[in-house]
Amino acid sequence: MPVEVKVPDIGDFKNIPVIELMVKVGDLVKKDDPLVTLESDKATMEVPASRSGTVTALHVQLGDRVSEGSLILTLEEANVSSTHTEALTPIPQSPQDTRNEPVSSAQSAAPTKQTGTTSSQASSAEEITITVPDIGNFENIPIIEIMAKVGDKVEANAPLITLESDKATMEVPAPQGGVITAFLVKLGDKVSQGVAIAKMTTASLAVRDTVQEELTAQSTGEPRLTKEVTQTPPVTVPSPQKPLAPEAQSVIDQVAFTKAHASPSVRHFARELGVDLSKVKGSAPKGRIVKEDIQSFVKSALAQGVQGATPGVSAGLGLGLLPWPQVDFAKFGAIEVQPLSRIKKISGANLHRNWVMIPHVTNNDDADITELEAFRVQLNSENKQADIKVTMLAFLIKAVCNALRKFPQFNASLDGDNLVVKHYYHIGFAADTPNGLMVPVIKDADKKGVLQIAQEASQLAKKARDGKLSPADMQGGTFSISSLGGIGGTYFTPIINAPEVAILGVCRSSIKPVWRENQFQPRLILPLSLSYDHRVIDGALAARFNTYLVELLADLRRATL
Ligand code: CAO
Repeated sequence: MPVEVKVPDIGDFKNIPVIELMVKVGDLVKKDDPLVTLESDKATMEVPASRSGTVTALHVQLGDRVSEGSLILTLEEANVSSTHTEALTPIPQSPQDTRNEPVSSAQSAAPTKQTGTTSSQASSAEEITITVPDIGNFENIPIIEIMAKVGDKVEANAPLITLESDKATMEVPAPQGGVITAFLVKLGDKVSQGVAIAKMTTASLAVRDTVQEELTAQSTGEPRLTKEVTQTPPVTVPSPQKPLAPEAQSVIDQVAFTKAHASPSVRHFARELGVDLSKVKGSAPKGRIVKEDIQSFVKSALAQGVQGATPGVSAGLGLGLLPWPQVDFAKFGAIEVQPLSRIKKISGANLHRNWVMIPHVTNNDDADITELEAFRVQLNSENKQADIKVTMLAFLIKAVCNALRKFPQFNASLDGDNLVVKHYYHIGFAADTPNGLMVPVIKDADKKGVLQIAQEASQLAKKARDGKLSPADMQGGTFSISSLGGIGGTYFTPIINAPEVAILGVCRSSIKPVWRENQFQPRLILPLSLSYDHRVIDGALAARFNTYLVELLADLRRATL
């Protein structure tokens, strides 16, 4: 019986052009196969088939504008008892997109297996509901990308959807490996913590046919175990950059990538391969880039012999650098391969991007903290029972707030041709944890006393070491401090924590002879290393900032002036 396929609820979008027809009359399509692609200036959406059948009529052409309810095509469905009209749920494109693969009649005509053949699998399958995890203070954040579709087999931590506020882009990853059985949200939906976004079965289903059986079993209403799971925290990156594969982050022109004319699945595919979309020539109408364009691009890059020597392909070579040396270390002695922790991979990719994209300069200076240290020791001896240990870090945070107030350019972020100066002072500090570097943030540090800062810093450092920091604990920083004072060293170059524009590195204080009052005196000297973004801050200003900080630390009474 014929089934009319209409444009489903696509939110506020109206009169959206059809930019791609993936099927033609006579094609056999399977359930979930994408039929057409719609693209507004904000989103690209695919309308998939909810049933298997043969396309008997196409009611739209390329370029036609459609809205919710517009008739798209008619399907002749096998084994359907009555005529009906459907508005299908649009499913954003995903890397597993099969629209360009020819649908063989064998594939399409294969009858869907019925429940009886899959009952044991279905009953052993465990279905979980994936919810939006703790995303800090963000609420009602729009979904800008859905990276998987029903039936996709995803690995643990694979990104499922992307949320984008005006401040950050966050991906919600799969809490564990499995097969997506339902999406409960669509592009443009606004979500907050706890909102259910998808369902997945965690049964290990290796092949697509088995997945299909599983879905068939589900649709028959077989009993399934459903439970909520603890969600992995989302990966947060500063807007507008999307979290690309770490190796690709350093070389891809993010702005040009964002502007490239390509659908989300093609973007995803490019990210996976580390291809800079801005370097790829699109073969589809209006120069739109399709999957094949990326495949050809990569093939031609590989054909040149030196992988990555082609601009646009990652491995760091968009910069025209030599490829990374490939060495068989085992040839020279025993080795052990240790996978990087998740935190290391995330922080490494961020550090790499920041180092490559920000022109860093570091200004070193020395602060005489003899009196300050004596005061700190005195406070701690007075406060023994109070259970708060006053640290040098707490004084540094307090002094830095004061210096930031005097030099607002340091409490800012670069946004294109604008400098966004913040009137709040949220200070991040680097914490060394068994899993890697974390940067918790002390909010409104300027409004807090040294004791409260010391207490919060110690609580946040403990949370960091215990792996319990929430995204909110790490968001909103305006300036960071990296203190190696408890460990040692003299000076170093801290890497700016983008989108901040400066960071203060602190090393171990030591007694040094200082010429004062016509004689050398033993003074406690604290080495400071201020890295700054030279696009925003001139060397003279950085020297003034450091000098002022040195004065403050020498006599914190100045902070009250
Ligand atoms: N000079 C001399 N001694 C210092 C000092 C300094 N600048 N800073 C701290 N100390 C002392 C402390 O007083 C403490 O001594 P006691 O045990 O005798 O009281 C000892 O060193 C240990 O201090 P701490 O490092 O545990 O505490 P903190 O408040 O100074 O720092 C934290 C907290 C979270 C910043 C720190 O534990 C840490 O993780 N530091 C590493 C940061 C890092 O990795 N930075 C590099 C980032 S780039 O890779």
